[in-house]
Amino acid sequence: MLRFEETFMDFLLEHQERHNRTYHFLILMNSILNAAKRIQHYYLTGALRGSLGLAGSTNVQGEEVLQMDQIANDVVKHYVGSSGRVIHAVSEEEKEIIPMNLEGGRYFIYYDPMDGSSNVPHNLPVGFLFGIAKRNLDGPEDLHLRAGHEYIAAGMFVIPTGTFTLALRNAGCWRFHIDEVMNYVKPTRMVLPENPKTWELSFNSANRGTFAEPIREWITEKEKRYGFRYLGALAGDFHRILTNGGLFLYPAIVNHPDPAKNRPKGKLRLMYEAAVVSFMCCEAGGSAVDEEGMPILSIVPEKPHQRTALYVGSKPLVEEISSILKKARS
Ligand code: AHM
Ligand code: MG
Repeated sequence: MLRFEETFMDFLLEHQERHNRTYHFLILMNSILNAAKRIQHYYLTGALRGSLGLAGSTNVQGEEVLQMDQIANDVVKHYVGSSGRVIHAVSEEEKEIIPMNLEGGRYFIYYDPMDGSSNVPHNLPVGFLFGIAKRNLDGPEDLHLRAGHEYIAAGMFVIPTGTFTLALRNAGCWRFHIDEVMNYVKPTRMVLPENPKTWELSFNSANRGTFAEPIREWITEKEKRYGFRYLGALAGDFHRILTNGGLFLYPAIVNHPDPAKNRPKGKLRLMYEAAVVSFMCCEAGGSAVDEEGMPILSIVPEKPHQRTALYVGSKPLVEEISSILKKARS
């Protein structure tokens, strides 16, 4: 028996029509989808083509660039650039803000085209994450970098597993699955489960000794109760939390035996990693805070590649963490 599922584009067309919106966002989303499918293809065939290795350069974060990082960045830049709808882009792979359509562009896009690099040589899951904000259409655009609460949408593809999750401001968080003809289909509304039975914790356990004392104590207490899973790629780890509930955390590194390796601001990048998953989480009924217990979505970026600590997931756990972090500072 043939089954025809609703496609992502049907879903979005209907959403835009119902809310009396312009077609511009559809055009941008179409370009993002085209990019994701291309990346999916290159990643699936990367081992055969020998493109899962190093590119021989370092990026803005001082990390070694993989060939896949470059390919994925070029693909996203090409598609979103040619949509004509983007004024400026920020990419994890590029130091400077990327100017696109300065006159006619309506949106800013902040993206990480290949997140979870340590999984790349193994062909294991990685993410393509993006957040979208709108330029000021009513007056001169000041080009400031937007805080997460100003995003109008944020999403992530888990590659190559074929899932796509997108949150639209005040319209919820939705998950889609890739079908046999590369359409993302079957919208499913994501709402974090209230029942703690399925909740999980997700963090790099090798780092736990380096976290602040109250966080370590909290983990020791909570892990008696909840399961633990860690893939090492934010999109995949957050994907599970969104389904099962619980908490993903990448705290500040403050007690490293080699103080030069401390990361008091955390590791993850605010604009295209932390704010993206936090936006999705909030639309699914959860919340997210930084190392000061402040909402991630309220942080106004000072620079495009700013880092932040991240605690994201089920509201009761994020609230506990937030009050612990605030108490530790008072
Ligand atoms: P990347 O952008 O270099 O891939 O780093 C970001 C990734 C996230 O996907 C993941 O949550 C985190 O780094 C894992 O870091 P670690 O290897 O320290 O556990
Ligand atoms: Mg990344």
